[in-house]
Amino acid sequence: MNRIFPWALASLMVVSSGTVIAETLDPIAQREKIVADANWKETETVTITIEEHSYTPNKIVFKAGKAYKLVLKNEGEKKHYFTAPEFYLAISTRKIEAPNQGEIKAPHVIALEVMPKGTLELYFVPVTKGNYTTYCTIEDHRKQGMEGVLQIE
Ligand SMILES: [Cu+2]
Repeated sequence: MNRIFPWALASLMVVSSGTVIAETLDPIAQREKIVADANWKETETVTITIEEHSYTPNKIVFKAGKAYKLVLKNEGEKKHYFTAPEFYLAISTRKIEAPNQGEIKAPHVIALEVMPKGTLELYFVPVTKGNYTTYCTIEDHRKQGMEGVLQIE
């Protein structure tokens, strides 16, 4: 018993310190490592259709640590924003792509604007759990219904 007990204690400490590290990941400061560690072969694609004046779906639940491609497709007649400053700080962004046009690599953005018939693709890993709001900042679009919830669990 005396020989087993220190081993049990040691493994408990490993488990407990591993948990602490997982909960305190900084999505911006540790972005490169978080992005590199994600399994991009199992990327889940989620598409949000943007129109006057809505996001469909307007609630999405993301799993922390998983690789995602969020497609923002503007099928409306006007340009629209996908403004979600707190959400962008809660994720590790790999890149943002305008298909066939270019891509941006940056620690995080504040807002994305999608032109009529345009598409932007956000490749990211959700990190900090919580509920975040996304909305359109153009004129009264938010009041008219351009608001959504992005949840990380
Ligand atoms: Cu709008």
